[in-house]
Amino acid sequence: MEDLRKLEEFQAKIDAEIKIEPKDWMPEDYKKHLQRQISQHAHSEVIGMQPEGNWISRAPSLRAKVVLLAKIQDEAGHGQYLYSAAETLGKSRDEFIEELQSGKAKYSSIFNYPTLTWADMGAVGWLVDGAAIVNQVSLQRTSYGPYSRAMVRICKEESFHQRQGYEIMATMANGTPEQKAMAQDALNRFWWPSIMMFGPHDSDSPNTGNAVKWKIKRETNDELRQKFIDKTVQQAEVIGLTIPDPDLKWNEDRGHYDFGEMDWDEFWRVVKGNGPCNKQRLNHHKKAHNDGAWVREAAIAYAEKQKEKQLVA
Ligand code: FAQ
Repeated sequence: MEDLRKLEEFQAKIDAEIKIEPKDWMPEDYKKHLQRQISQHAHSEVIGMQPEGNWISRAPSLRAKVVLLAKIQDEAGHGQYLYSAAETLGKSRDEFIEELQSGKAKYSSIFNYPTLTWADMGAVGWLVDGAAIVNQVSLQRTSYGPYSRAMVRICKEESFHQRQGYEIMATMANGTPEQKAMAQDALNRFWWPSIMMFGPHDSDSPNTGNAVKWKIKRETNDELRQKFIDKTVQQAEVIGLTIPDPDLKWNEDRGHYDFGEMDWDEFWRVVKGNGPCNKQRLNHHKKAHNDGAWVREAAIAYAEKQKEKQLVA
């Protein structure tokens, strides 16, 4: 009886657009749903540094290198905000990292594709950050306070990321025929994986029902995917590149672009750990985590010393 009343009060708060804060009562399933989604989002930000990190030492100019470095550092920061938001739900960062490294927790499928040329830095910024923004702008209105506030900050930085990628693509598309071909090739390889970032169709998405009821997700996978496609088609036209989808066509009646079907076998293969770079990404994460153990130990020792000093004073 007590729980039913609490549940009703909780849903009434959600319906009235009142944010849920860490110390508020929340159903166990809501908490678990958020722990899963926010931690997976954090893992994506951190693993997402690897494909771009691959090009720091090979950037074609000092300016390009500085911009790329700043962008990748931002992603580390996004991971920090998101792990902190996830930790407010009573699970430690160590537990989340353990789930990532053991393969229990997912991260975005997109980061399991290799970055083969400099044009891929353009494609990642333009398409991957572009897709991330569409999703994250929507998540700014998510019902959990700490997640929503992290999203507000992240979105401000993400729009710069999208523009830096688009600038690379625009420059290459207007360069020599070889450069234009590289840009087109990067678009060809990154288009479908970017569309897959939005997840399975709503009809195949087990988490969407609760996510919408609890206003964790404000728009569904298919709605966000459509938004991204509608926005991006025109951007490709402006720089003279062709989106690799023969079914892409403006639909006057719907007021949206129609588009082709994704290769769902490929999607689930990558999500389940068998994409081109899954093993490489996780091995690199484990190595970096182990190599950095001494930094975490030193930080804890320092914090303890500071605490002791305060107690003595
Ligand atoms: N990859 O029931 P749904 C970025 C899983 S942005 C891997 O529809 P949900 C910025 C899903 O987890 C990228 N797995 O799930 C950046 C679930 O499995 P589970 C990250 C996927 O949660 C740019 C199962 O399939 N953004 O990193 C994918 O309602 C450049 C069934 O799916 C976010 O995480 C996928 N693409 O919807 C950084 C945004 N799609 O957990 C560096 C927040 C689905 O039950 C460089 N997250 N799955 O075992 C979300 O909006 C949602 O979690 C979705 C999935 C839309 C990703």
